[in-house]
Amino acid sequence: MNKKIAALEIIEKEFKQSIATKRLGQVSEFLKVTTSTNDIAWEMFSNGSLHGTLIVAGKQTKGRGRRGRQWISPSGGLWCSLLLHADSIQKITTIQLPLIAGVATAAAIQEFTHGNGGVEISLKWPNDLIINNKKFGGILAESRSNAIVLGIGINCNLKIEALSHRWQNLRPTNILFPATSLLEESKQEVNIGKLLAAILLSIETWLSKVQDEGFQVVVSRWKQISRIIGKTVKINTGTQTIEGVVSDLDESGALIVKEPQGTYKTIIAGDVEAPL
Ligand code: BT5
Repeated sequence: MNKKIAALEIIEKEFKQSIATKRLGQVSEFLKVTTSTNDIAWEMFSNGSLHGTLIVAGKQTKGRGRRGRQWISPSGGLWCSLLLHADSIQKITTIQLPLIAGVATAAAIQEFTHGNGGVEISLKWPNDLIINNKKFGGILAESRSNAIVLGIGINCNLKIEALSHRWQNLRPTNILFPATSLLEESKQEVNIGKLLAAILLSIETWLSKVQDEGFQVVVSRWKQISRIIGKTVKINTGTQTIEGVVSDLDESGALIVKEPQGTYKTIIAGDVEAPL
């Protein structure tokens, strides 16, 4: 049997043995290779799939990030998407969802790798998972009528070369932060199936916390994990570059930046290019 098929089969088996959610991932599809798990999730939405349907790929040939950017997805990573029906996540927006998922995913990974190399996870606004100032994961929320697809990509058991030899295809200007993986940082392989089950449980728990207590609960946790408040940053919004000191994350998930001249800017989307 092909080693990669076996690997994905093992991930699926371990995931199914460990899953403890009520809805997220109760229906799942594991694909050896696909274009983008977000594409498959949208196809499944068109075909009437349930809220919480999970798509996992062993590798992606057209993994994507925000603004049409490429997401490198060789085998050894966790590449997955969740189909979320709007009526099941009422009042949660496409801006808030990556922040909720970021907090939930960071907590799950932190706990999961505890005692296993002791990595310290941080978050970079709006959607990056960071260890030691290097990006090891990203989140992509796409919304269409009545649904949001939440894509999560995590460099798990990958050597950095597996990314960097594909990296040359990317424009260097796209590399906002150097990449890393859980393996590179903790020197140990993670059990991807069990990690996925832990992440889904954490997302489900955080989503219901937000429904019960409001988004503020995520704002507080996010501010602790991100350590960006009070830092001087440069943010590219696509139309302009804003420099200033981050003063807050607001109730909508937007970043509030105080410019040198004293004005406050509310930024709902962009790339933090560098803490200066
Ligand atoms: C993201 O976009 O960080 C969101 C990535 C979401 C990927 C998941 S995988 C499952 C699901 N299916 C998909 O097709 N996508 C989702 P953004 O913030 O735009 O960052 C993209 C940038 O990250 C690229 O321009 C590169 O600079 C960098 N990058 C690409 N691949 C990477 C990797 N494997 N690890 C670290 N950085 C990477």
